Amino acid sequence: MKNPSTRRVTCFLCVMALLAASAWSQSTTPDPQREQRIQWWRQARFGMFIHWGLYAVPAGEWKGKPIPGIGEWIMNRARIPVAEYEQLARQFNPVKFNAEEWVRLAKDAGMKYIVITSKHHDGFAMYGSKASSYNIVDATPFKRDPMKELAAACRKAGIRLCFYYSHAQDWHERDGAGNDWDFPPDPQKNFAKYFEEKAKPQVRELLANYGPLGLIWFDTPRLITKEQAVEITALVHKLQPSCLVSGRVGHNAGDYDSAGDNQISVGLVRRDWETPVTMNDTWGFKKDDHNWKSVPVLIRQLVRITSRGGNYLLNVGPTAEGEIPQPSVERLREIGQWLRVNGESIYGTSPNPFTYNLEWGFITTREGKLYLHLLDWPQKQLTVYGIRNKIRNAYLLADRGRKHLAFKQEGDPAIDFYSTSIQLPVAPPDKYDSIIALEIRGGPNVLPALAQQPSGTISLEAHLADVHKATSGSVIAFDPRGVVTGWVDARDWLSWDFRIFRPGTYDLIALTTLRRMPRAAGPEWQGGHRMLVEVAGKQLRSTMSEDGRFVDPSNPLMTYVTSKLGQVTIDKAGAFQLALKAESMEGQGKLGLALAAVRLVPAK
Ligand code: H79
Repeated sequence: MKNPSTRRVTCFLCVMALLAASAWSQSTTPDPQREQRIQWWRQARFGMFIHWGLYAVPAGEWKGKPIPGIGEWIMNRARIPVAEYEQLARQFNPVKFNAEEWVRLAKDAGMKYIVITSKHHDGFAMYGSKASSYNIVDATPFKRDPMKELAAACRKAGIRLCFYYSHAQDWHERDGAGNDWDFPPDPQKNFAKYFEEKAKPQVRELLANYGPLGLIWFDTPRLITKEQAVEITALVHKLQPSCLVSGRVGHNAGDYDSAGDNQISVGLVRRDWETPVTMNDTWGFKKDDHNWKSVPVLIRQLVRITSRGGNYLLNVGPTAEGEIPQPSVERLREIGQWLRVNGESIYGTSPNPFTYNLEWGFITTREGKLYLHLLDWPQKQLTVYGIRNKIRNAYLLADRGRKHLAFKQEGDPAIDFYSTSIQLPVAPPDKYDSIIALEIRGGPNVLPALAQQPSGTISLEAHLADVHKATSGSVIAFDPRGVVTGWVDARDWLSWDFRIFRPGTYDLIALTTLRRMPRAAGPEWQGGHRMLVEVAGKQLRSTMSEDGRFVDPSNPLMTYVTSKLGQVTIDKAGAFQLALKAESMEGQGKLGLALAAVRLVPAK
């Protein structure tokens, strides 16, 4: 048995990569109040993130120079003195802002909640604040409170309004975290003073003046102590007991987990989590960022996250005039059209009942139904292994007539082999994701074991490995993406139990990931490790080298490197174990291996 607690150990590489941006933990004690307040959020699955603030004025350019990086960070990246940045307020006059239009766009996109920046790290409040005059009502020619208008529009439309609030970083204030170009470095700050005098009063205002809120999305806890994180969470819950607190409040104090920015977990279910995602490469508007994700990629992300039990918080960055960029509008409308037909397979669904990812697409479920999401339309039929439910009916969700699809269930219970084949029309009914609905009785019942797929491939995903630590000091662990990182001790090893239904010869391939540490020096990938695979009574030795690379478009922060580990013949069906060991680990103490999977692929 795997001990779930070993899965939670945070690895140091990952902590470094995510420190600034994420909070990933498992809620320990069931809390009935939390269960109550999170109900709507579990149903919602899809929300709109809005990054809107003074940074939309420079829109990525300062004094004629483009400033690299995310747009809302321009004050920090260009080291703009407070006295200069403040002047932007006088130019901020978003006369084209129309709360009802924004809310309608979110609603038409199928989004159920809006999370908007009430104050980002630049310290500027986008609402009328009594606690600080550095706010949109008091400091801009606009003088209106857009949050009041959004609150009214959301109430009318039945959308939950939520506020992003940066509770630790505040580059406008001497004692807020982050600004070391006007003020002393963070360790010399009186953070408690900032927390008491600005953060807490402003959070009180947000909860008091805008009606019922869905959640407060805190971010980058930085200097926050555990006491402060617990305190501000309690403050939110005291003022609005049904208002959720995001995981990034810090110290595991929040109501749900937040994955890193743009970071989509491939494993790990049975918890509440959310990934915030940019539609291009910035959160706050940048005039030169045209790197828009395509609709197929966005829908794939939504489906991938939903199939793992998460929520998808998709960002738009309105301009300083108050308009949501047209490329965002177009994409949201397309997603909305898809959801109008297929929303049943998203809202309020439960995750993929298999612990592993399917090679042909994604699964979501609800009582009595399995939804098979086909983002790449197969030829004539789809075969799925491992479904033990008796299927009562099959049809395409996009087919209003619900024409019955022919299907066949067969197998060999002696080897736990269950195969379901469904006949499909030649053309997909949807250009993005066609969904087969399978009617079953009750909940899903699938083979729990990691097993061979219809293509013949067995994908031993890292997040399903048994981890064998050499010492109690081993830092090998699962990271929030489902990757095993911190494998720097050659004596640590991994193993998987799996089922084979079709004997044959297999190429063994390791999938490792590039390191993602923007500020750290060193190689993004390192090979040279000497590996030993033990499987089906055989030993295979190899040296890790880069044989190929690929990116999964729906998971843009994961670039995979493939490495051949050898070839093995397995001559009978049944249960097997594969052990992956390192005989030597290069770059000891530094990089080690970041393993996403080992695949057994039928040899040609
Ligand atoms: O609000 C969005 C981001 O501004 C915020 N989280 C999302 C939702 C966020 N705050 N911090 N981070 C994300 C981590 C930021 C890291 C970086 Fe940078 C900012 C990488 C590039 C710019 C800081 C400056 C680190 C390197 C340069």
